[in-house]
Amino acid sequence: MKPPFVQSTCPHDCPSTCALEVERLSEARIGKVRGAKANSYTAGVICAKVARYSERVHHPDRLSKPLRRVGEKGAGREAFEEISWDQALDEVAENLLQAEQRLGAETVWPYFYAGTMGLVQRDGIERLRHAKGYSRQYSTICHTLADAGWLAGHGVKRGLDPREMAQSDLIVIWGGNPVSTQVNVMTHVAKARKTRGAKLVVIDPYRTGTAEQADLHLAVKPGTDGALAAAAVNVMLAEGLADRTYMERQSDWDDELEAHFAQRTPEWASEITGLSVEEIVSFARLFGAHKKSFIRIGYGFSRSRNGAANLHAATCLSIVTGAWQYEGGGALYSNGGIFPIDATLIEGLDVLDPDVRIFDQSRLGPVLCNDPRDLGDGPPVTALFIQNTNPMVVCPESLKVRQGFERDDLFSCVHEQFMTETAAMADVVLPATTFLEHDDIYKGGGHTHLQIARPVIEPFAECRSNHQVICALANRLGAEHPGFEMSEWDLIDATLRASGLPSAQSVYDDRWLDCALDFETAHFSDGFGNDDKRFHFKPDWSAIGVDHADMPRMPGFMDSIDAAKSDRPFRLVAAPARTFLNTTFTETPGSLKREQRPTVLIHPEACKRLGISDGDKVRMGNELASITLHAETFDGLQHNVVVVESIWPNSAFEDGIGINALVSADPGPPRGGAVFHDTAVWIEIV
Ligand SMILES: Nc1nc2c(c(=O)[nH]1)N[C@H]1C(S)=C(S)[C@@H](COP(=O)(O)OP(=O)(O)OC[C@H]3O[C@@H](n4cnc5c(=O)[nH]c(N)nc54)[C@H](O)[C@@H]3O)O[C@H]1N2
Ligand SMILES: Nc1nc2c(c(=O)[nH]1)N[C@H]1C(S)=C(S)[C@@H](COP(=O)(O)OP(=O)(O)OC[C@H]3O[C@@H](n4cnc5c(=O)[nH]c(N)nc54)[C@H](O)[C@@H]3O)O[C@H]1N2
Ligand code: SF4
Ligand SMILES: [Mo]
Repeated sequence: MKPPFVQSTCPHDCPSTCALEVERLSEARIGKVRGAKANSYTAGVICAKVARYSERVHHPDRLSKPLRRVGEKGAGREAFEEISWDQALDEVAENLLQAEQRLGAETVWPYFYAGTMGLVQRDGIERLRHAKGYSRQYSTICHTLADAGWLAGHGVKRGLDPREMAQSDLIVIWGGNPVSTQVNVMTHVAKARKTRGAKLVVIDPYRTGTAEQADLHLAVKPGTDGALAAAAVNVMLAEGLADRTYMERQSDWDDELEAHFAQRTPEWASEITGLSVEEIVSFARLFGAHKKSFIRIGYGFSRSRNGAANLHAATCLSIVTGAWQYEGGGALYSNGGIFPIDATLIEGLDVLDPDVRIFDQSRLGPVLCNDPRDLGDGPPVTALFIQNTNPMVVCPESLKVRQGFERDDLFSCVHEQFMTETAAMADVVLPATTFLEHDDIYKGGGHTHLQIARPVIEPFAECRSNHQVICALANRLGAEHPGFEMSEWDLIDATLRASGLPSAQSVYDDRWLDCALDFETAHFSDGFGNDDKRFHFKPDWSAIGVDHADMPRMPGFMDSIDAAKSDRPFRLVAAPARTFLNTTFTETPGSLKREQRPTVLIHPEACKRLGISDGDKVRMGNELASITLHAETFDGLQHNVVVVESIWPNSAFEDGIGINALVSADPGPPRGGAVFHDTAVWIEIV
């Protein structure tokens, strides 16, 4: 008999949240992983890295037992000895309690992110935090800037149903690279192209795999999209391509905006973006000519100091042509806001004390280095409990993160699947299950399905789930909350019921729950999410974030990026690599084979100027650090732009210093957010 395929959900931090089918070879082993054909978004397609998941779940380096560090920080597995779960949990609890006794509960900082996107296994750590009054986390590493830019205009975090792309005549992928980062977008692009001959525009500083498929690729200078968007509006207004009736009915359009955009000419934008006037005008005409235009907004172009303003500017285009009125017309950044989940039980929101201090996740380095900007008069962080993230590698200003972890007065526990560089700095390391070994519930940000997944195989060796560890610690720490007494399944079921949704069993039996909104709501026909029901060309940035003083009143170019200068003449984009997912999969042979080694893509003209040939070793740096890697000539970008696809472990680089040593921990206004693609660097041949 052939082994059966079991339904599951991809847990990784990717907007596709694919509905999976996993081949179960035995109680302990999986075989193939494929996308569910029956799911209308996944449509049977998944990325190569997850199709090879058996390489990861059965990897020889999977952590199997709790470990205590007895050797040097950072040395790796050989610096640890095996201990029992009871010993490990006792030791962690003792250290957290001692830290609390010395300096108060705020000296403990539970730190997490989205290694799994499952709500129970990702967010349960919040319940422990709130029940104990530990320092809070402001999660800024991914979507804070993009959220700000989208909310500025629309007032709510939702947009088109992505399946509507099949009805679109023009698709614009703006600041995203879905061929690498959420392959399913391309399934729906292909549908529109095949059935309707839809055109594809890609706006990205370099010729990505997505850009290669485009009818028009606009290789903007990073951080200048606001100027491109404003000039496109200028052309559409001047050439009678705007739907003024829609603009006046559905937005705050007025004479001041009219006069503002009249100044934002293609010539002006050409200077800023590095695009030709012809490119800008042909984009505007193409956009203006197709009412059924679908702008798929990516995260990439929000990761700059002016990212929120740029993203807001891009979303103005769908208002100018009135695209939202038509099937297949409008935009999608994220549908995260359509799922009516009550997270109280999972996150312990009922015991949250808003007076407890809150740290910016992306400023882990400065926080651990006791930067007064972060600590104020408060005590230092002397204990970290980490799940679901690898900040030694993914966090900005990574040299400071390392310096912080090296502190002798810091206790840290890392719950992980692998001995990451973060785990290697910990005092205690706990082995974690993967999504194939525990229950969870998943929302799909890039689509509309809610999914529940159950274990496909038994937990590997002594691995325990995040939920199990949180509950066991809560018990030892004297933290009380009903959520600590429940199983994962009961938490899921109770959460669904509290949210007015069907039971866990019935969602599981149906494989998913489609939470798509009706046309009128999804298209904002009855108004946008702002109080006045209008889209805002002139956002109230003060309602979005406290750091709003420098935000532009109207869409255009916000001149706040780390611009290229004579001593740092290149703008660096630190984009994701196709077969890594942040740092996940950097351990799998299939991914390593494809990505090979850390590489910087440099334009041939710049290479000539610097005397660099393909494969040469180069140094690249700024005021924060310098790193060593190999060069590859590449003509799909502007002369003064370079790209490093990441996120390689620090140890993959010659000096053990990785890409995020160059990235600033400055928060992007108006409400924070990491600025991964906003860095000016120098380059020299080694
Ligand atoms: N293979 C793979 N998939 C992933 C990830 C991964 O690491 N690897 N990460 C996952 C996560 S956590 C997330 S949040 C998503 C993010 O996925 P995306 O939405 O695709 O966002 P990014 O990957 O940050 O950047 C996408 C593109 O933005 C471009 N970009 C950078 N700056 C600018 C700019 O100023 N203007 C414009 N127009 N474009 C710019 C970059 O060149 C890059 O090609 O992907 C998820 N999927
Ligand atoms: N240069 C550069 N840096 C970036 C970005 C970029 O584009 N460029 N992107 C940024 C973005 S968008 C993001 S979201 C962050 C992401 O950064 P991270 O959230 O740190 O993402 P990963 O590196 O994939 O690390 C997730 C870790 O969680 C572990 N994990 C997975 N499932 C579980 C589980 O169930 N339990 C436990 N305990 N652990 C688990 C995995 O083994 C993995 O080591 O990186 C950011 N850093
Ligand atoms: S495309 Fe994204 S959600 Fe789908 S399998 Fe790959 S990583 Fe998972
Ligand atoms: Mo992310």
